[in-house]
Amino acid sequence: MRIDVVTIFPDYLAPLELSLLGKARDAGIVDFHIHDLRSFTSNNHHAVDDTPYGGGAGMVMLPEIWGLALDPLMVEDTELIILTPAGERFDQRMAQRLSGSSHLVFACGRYEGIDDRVRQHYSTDRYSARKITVHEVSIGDYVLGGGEVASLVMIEAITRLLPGVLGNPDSLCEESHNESGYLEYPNFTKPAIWRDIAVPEILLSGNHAEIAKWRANMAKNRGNDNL
Ligand code: 6GU
Repeated sequence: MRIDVVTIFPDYLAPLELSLLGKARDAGIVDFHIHDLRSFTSNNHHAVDDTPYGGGAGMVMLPEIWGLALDPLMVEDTELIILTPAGERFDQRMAQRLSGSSHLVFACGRYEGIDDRVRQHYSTDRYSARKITVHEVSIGDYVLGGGEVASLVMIEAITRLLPGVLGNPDSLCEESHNESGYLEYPNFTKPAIWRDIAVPEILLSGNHAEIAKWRANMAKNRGNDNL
């Protein structure tokens, strides 16, 4: 899988070098390319935004610069992901689907977002004929300063699903937020008693049917305290 990220803060994407993502890259499973949006500006001040037509607070990112940055990346079979708090909510199902893609391009908006004509332009028949699709995506109901952290979240969730990235593929089958939508059961390891707290008896019983039942029950009730 090839992943391109276009941003005015390339340094924000430095974590792609670390841990699982860095290993996936070294193993040749993913190929990351980070692009500095500002390098496509030709104006003296390297401005990437301007005031909104119709008035209002904040600035809107210029379509001309986004076009210059994105055009060379729009090859056949590409999913363009425009990060915006107004987008479709990212979840495990979307991660699963995007992990089957050969090329993802993340457009990190800042300020009040990107001129909507960028989305409109890359959504036209000219692009869909080349199997280029556009998605506006949000990672949750809160507002970030920009799409950079959101793109990191998505990239981590997507790339760990690629064959060969996780050491133990079983952890993919059993993990939280799987197809059933249930959160995972709580886990315990040695010692059997820690600071006066004992591991639940059933887990030491060796009764696998009863253990599975207990875990299913615990998983259902987990994470319901809502802060
Ligand atoms: Cl994708 N962008 C921004 N700016 N804020 C967000 C988001 C994205 N997802 C949740 N909040």
